[in-house]
Amino acid sequence: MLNTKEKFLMDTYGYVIVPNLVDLDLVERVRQAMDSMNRELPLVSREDPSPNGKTRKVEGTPYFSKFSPCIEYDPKFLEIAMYPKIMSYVEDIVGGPVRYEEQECSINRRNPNDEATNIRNLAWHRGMSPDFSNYAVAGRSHYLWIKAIVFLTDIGPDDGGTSVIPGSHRTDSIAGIVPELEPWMVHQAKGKAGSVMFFTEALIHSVTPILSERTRYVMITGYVPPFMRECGRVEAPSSEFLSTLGEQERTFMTGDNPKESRYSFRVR
Ligand SMILES: O=C(O)CCC(=O)C(=O)O
Repeated sequence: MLNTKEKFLMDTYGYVIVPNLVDLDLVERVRQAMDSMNRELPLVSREDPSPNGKTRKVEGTPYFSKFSPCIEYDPKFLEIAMYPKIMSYVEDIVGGPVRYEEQECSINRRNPNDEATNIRNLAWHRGMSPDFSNYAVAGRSHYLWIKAIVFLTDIGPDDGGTSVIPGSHRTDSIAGIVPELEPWMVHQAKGKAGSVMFFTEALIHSVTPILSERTRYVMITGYVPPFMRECGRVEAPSSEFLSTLGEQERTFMTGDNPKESRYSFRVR
């Protein structure tokens, strides 16, 4: 459950960072699995027609490796997506049971060709319009599509923490706000390994260049209520993968609960 301060931050800024949430042993194991994946997988184009669920390396430069989707690659990736302390935050923010929507992870380091960061030129985006992204129950806001970014390494001020425009989960225009951005209007995520940043997909956010010599590892999982339609086909799990899972994991991956309908969200 979010405490009063965390609810305030989530509602005001559109994100909250919770320190020390994930056990460092799991953090280390996930990082190792990412290193193996980085060694083993060839780079493919995002446009490549991939079968459902197949793990793809969609970025692969000496400075940036990104895998999307990745959950089927190693059991530790599902373990971290369903990590009980993360699930408890996610269900409290979304306001009921959730299903998996997507998972991607990245390893990045300083690109010596990067110019000094101009915040107006970052790759600002969001996944959902503010109009559809939230609802309220008894005065409490809930957010329909959220992401959890698990910090798998310590992220200090120069270490490429995700940039966000705090409060932008309430504005309807990226194009209207980005050309007017000033440094004080942007927050950059920081925290120790094991911290988790939760944010609504209506929040305008961006990957951020690294200025230090540190390598950043993050695991990003998206969560939605079961009734929401899957966003992308390649993120949908493969039937082979689903056949290896127990009931609880399968329900999480698909939203199909053998005991209740997808539409019973909050009908209890
Ligand atoms: O890697 C990051 O810091 C940001 C990731 C991102 O832009 C996203 O999840 O949409």
